[in-house]
Amino acid sequence: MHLTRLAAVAAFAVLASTGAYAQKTVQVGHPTASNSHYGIAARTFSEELAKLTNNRFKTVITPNGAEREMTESVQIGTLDLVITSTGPIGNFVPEVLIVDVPFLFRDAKHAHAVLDGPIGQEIQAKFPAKGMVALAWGENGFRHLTNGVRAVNKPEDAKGLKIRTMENQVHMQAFRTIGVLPTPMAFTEVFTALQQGTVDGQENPIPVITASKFAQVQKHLTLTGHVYSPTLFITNKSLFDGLSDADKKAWTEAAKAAAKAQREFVAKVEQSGVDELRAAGMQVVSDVDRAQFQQALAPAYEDYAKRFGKENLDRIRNFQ
Ligand code: EAX
Repeated sequence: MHLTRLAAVAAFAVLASTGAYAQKTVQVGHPTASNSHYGIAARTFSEELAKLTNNRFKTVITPNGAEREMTESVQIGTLDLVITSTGPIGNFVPEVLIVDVPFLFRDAKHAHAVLDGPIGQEIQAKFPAKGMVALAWGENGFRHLTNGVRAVNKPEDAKGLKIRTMENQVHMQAFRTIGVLPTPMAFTEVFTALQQGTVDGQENPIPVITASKFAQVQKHLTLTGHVYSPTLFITNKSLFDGLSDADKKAWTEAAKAAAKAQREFVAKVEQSGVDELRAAGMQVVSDVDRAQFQQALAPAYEDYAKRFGKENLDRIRNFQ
């Protein structure tokens, strides 16, 4: 529901009962289960925002939403905040797509430095023109490949597999280049698609694979770490513009605290999650020659360089 309508209802209820102040309701959506890194992020945002504003904002969290649809809702103002991977965001703000290029970030530390620095801010600055405000960069994690058909040790082993990808042109192109049949679909449909064999596999960070119980429907995991997947905390521009300066600051601070909590949770699950998945019956290929995958992607890199500018990719690669 839209903030202003809810706010009016909430304001009436609070004023009627206490005559004190108006408490505004903030509707927050995220893509995975409540016990995932997105759930932690949403709860941290909620707690921090309440703390920083003397409880003037009350957050209602809805898990398991489709990222593209939630983002559309934020853009038109029927959802107040979405915490989403960048997967579908390039369809709204094309400048985001560059961060989805495979093997662009060396490690999480490198990614955090880039996204929290001037490059991340330049990308965030593109959102208001699309009716949205990106408050902070959080983390989904490094993406790995799972499938139900065979162990994937090298790029050739993946040839011919039908793999669900995000609705993201950069990812789809990469998979096509190594001979995979990319099948884009909303994350909310992935478990069933794996279970019914509509697709052979999917790719996601460890915390998504554990929280979504993919071990129940996938036998093989290869720790490719082929893409670093950040998240964004995105709100509606008119809503944000309508806040006082102090509240704008509170929303931004709350999102940054939530992003930090999300990154910490992801780091923890990236450590413990692989053992958990082994215990749940998955066979794990952990010794992956990433250079082989990068070589197999050479034709895609040529296209990325044309599309994004080699100097822009190098600026990210070489960022200290
Ligand atoms: O953001 O769609 C995806 O695979 C995402 O990584 C997942 O929904 C978490």
